[in-house]
Amino acid sequence: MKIVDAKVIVCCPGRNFVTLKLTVEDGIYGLGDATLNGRELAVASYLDDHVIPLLIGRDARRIEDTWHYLYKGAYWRRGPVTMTAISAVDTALWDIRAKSLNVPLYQLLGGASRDKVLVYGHASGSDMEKTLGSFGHFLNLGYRAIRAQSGVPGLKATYGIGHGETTYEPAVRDAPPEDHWSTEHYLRFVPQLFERLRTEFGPEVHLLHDAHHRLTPIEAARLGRDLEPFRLFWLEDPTAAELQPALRLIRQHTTTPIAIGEVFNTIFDCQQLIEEQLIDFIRSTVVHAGGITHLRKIAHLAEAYQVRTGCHGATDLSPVTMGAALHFDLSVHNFGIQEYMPHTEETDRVYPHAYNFRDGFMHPGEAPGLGVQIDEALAAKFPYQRAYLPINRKLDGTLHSW
Ligand code: KDG
Ligand code: MG
Repeated sequence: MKIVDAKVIVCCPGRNFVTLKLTVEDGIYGLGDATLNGRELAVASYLDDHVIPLLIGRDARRIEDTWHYLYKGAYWRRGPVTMTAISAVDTALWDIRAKSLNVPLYQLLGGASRDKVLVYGHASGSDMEKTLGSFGHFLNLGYRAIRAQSGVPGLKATYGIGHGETTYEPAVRDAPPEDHWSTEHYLRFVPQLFERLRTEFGPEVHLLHDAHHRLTPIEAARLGRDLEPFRLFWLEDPTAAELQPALRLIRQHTTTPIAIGEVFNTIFDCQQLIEEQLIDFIRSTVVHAGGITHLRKIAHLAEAYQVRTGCHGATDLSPVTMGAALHFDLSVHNFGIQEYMPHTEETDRVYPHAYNFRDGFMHPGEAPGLGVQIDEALAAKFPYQRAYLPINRKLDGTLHSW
């Protein structure tokens, strides 16, 4: 089963996506997402210029070997660009293998460990009342788990605030927009928000919140402690996690569950976090953490330490990743939750898919492979447009984590 063709498709149906399409001798093709938000063309070039020439003629069934060929063979290991490119190849090979056997991918991953996949949606608003309104809207849509982000009094613009009741897209064309930050304003406000959410919406719904790497460990410990009465499902990215031992300090002070890892790209980024049980959920996902092959290894390590999965699923991950993540989620034993932000209508038309949402749960569908296709003619109508994620500055102008 030799790979005979490989191409990188870059399109912008509302936002930029990079997709790898691999075709084998008998015409079966597989897709892999290669989107790295704000740095898309670096991965496209890595694939076009350095990886594709190595793939033509390789046996598509040698998935594990190809992973190591690209990882160890490059000599320069890890990093988001390299690992996103490897992820795309790996995902496309799993798609091809499952299609060639005429089974949905999850059947090759050990079969279903559950009937459906719990997902969380994104409620947000520019102030507390609007966030409560948005939260109610998501409850009406059937979500059982909802992340809440709100504009903070005293800050003009901050992370995670959507433009309507359901849409949230931070990437902006041409130049990065600027958000504003004050830890003091934020720490004062967030516990008030979650107190209101629990009072208004009761004890059943799962509440989540993303601090988006913006706190120091001791500030994060304080926030975790202040949120304990409201029983969060998780507090995400409480601090930047390049320094894994920093999580010890947070852990010593709070029982609020911690989720980290959407920016990680290998098992080595989370090894200490998992082995010392410093987190409860690992957020890494297919597209940035080495594809299905490597993500399963992360999940298996996590399983031994009672850490559950909570894959990243923002809209900058294409429907190809969403499909792959749902097969992974359905099959992996220590699944926790899956993030879900529906894509725009244009994106869904470019990437027709078998996965579906019902009553707060999703399923990857029973189509062979990932169950996600690409309409290349339609994709060509949405050419790439350079876009950047926002940057964040403190009130005195100092650059801060966004
Ligand atoms: O590209 C960056 C986004 O994917 C990220 O900001 C979204 O933090 C995020 C989340 O939890 O979905
Ligand atoms: Mg996040």
